[in-house]
Amino acid sequence: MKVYLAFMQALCAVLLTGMSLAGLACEDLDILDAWVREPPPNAGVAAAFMTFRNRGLAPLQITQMASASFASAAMHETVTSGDHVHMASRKVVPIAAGEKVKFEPGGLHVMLMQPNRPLIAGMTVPLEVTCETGTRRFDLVIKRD
Ligand SMILES: [Cu+2]
Repeated sequence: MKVYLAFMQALCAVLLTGMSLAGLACEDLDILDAWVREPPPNAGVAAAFMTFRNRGLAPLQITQMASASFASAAMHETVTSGDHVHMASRKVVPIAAGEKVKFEPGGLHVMLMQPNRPLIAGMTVPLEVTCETGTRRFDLVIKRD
């Protein structure tokens, strides 16, 4: 019995250590004011906006986004050069320790492609955000602006 207990304690220690080393997925990442602009009926795309805050003491990077409600999701930036406006894709969005990064109309945004159901104001859709430590799920509210 004593041997068994010692073994269980050792196993727990290993599990706990392993967990603290790996950390929780994006645990220092907060999402504020997250919303999706209600698109016109039958639109193939929608845009999402939010503010991310890094509460941690180390920089972090958002490397990927996805949503179970859409065929795909991508980070985009609206770029204006002269009188041309286009969207550039962003593979990585870094957030310094203690800083915020805003995804807002006319700037960074999340492009959501091919919704799998109608998007109506008041509904929520999930957003999976991947950073170095894993993938974290947030909810986005669909709003009419
Ligand atoms: Cu875009």
